Amino acid sequence: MSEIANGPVRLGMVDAPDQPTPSDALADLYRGFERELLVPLWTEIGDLMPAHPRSKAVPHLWRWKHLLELADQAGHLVPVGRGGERRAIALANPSLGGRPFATPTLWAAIQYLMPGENAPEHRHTQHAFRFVVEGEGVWTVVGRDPVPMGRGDFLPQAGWNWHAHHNAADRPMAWIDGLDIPFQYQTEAQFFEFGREAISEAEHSTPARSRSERLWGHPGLRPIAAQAGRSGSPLLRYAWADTDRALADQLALADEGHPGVVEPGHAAVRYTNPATGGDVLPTIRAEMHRVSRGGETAPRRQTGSAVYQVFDGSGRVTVGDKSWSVTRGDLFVVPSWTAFSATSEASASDSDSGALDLFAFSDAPVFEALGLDRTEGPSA
Ligand code: GTQ
Ligand code: FE2
Repeated sequence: MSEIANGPVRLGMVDAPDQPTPSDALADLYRGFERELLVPLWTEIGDLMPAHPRSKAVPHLWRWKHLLELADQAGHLVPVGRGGERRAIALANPSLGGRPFATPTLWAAIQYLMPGENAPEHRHTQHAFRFVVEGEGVWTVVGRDPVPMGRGDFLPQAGWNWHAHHNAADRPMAWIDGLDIPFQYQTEAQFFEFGREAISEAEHSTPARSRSERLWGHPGLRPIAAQAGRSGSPLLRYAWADTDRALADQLALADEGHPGVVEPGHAAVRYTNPATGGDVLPTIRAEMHRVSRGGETAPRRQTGSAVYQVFDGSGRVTVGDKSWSVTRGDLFVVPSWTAFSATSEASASDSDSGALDLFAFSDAPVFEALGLDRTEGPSA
């Protein structure tokens, strides 16, 4: 539209097919459109209504090693406090105009807290989670409930919950945040509030399990009298031991000839809301995939975008026309309708199993809610 408003008459510039024959009368018509701020469909339809999704995002890989080095540098130079709120450094997809958006809908960032540091309390409508690829010592305090963060833990935090983080250890700790910031930015429906200047002594405690886990963290058992809250999971931590066992059991069952895996050598679980069985957050789906030693996943594509982080092992991932060797912590983007596949390639430095564990999050719940979900390939 701004092209029309600012530029010359578009006659002759239109490269869409089946355009009317240029003439003075047509030029006059287009000047009329420009004057009245009108745009005809016939010059725009190819862009507005493409035959298939054409993502503005591109596949891209960020190396964990580099993120960690820069986060540590920031740890020594940039304070955490009111205003900036968080020492979070976002992945910026190279084709999204330098904005801190990993995909058109998803924010992904590395966050870093130095020993003894506190990230102040606030709340926002954006839905969020944390995922820990290595380290421990930080508790995130969600609705005054301190939740421990350790390797492999997934910690959802639905919008509008008060939250703060504190590092109780004598070492810095890093983790990743996923939020629906770019999506909510488009909706123009965000709200944000600062919380208390300091959380209480009690909230600085360091329990091994949060109250939410004690209430909601028992498989198949719903606390009858508990309120689940308006949106998002009431369970604030999905501990690695449970995820790991679920994946190991799936692969073992497959070895015994029973169904349950996505495809041979590929187990996967989705983090779900124990009160509903649905996705853990209204706008974000999160999953853990395990590709066993020497295993390979079939190419799959779907509408909506995703961000992956290698949790364990090494391998090769292919996203559209890009392919990378990846190892622990590396992050990459899978844009909408772009084929993704992964192969595990155990390297000498990998621990025990030789499997490639991939943590993934996507905007799938939004697309499903709107009837815009479409998938090609194995339906995991
Ligand atoms: O930890 O509360 O990466 O509010 C971006 C916004 C983290 C957080 C981010 C946030 C947070
Ligand atoms: Fe936040």
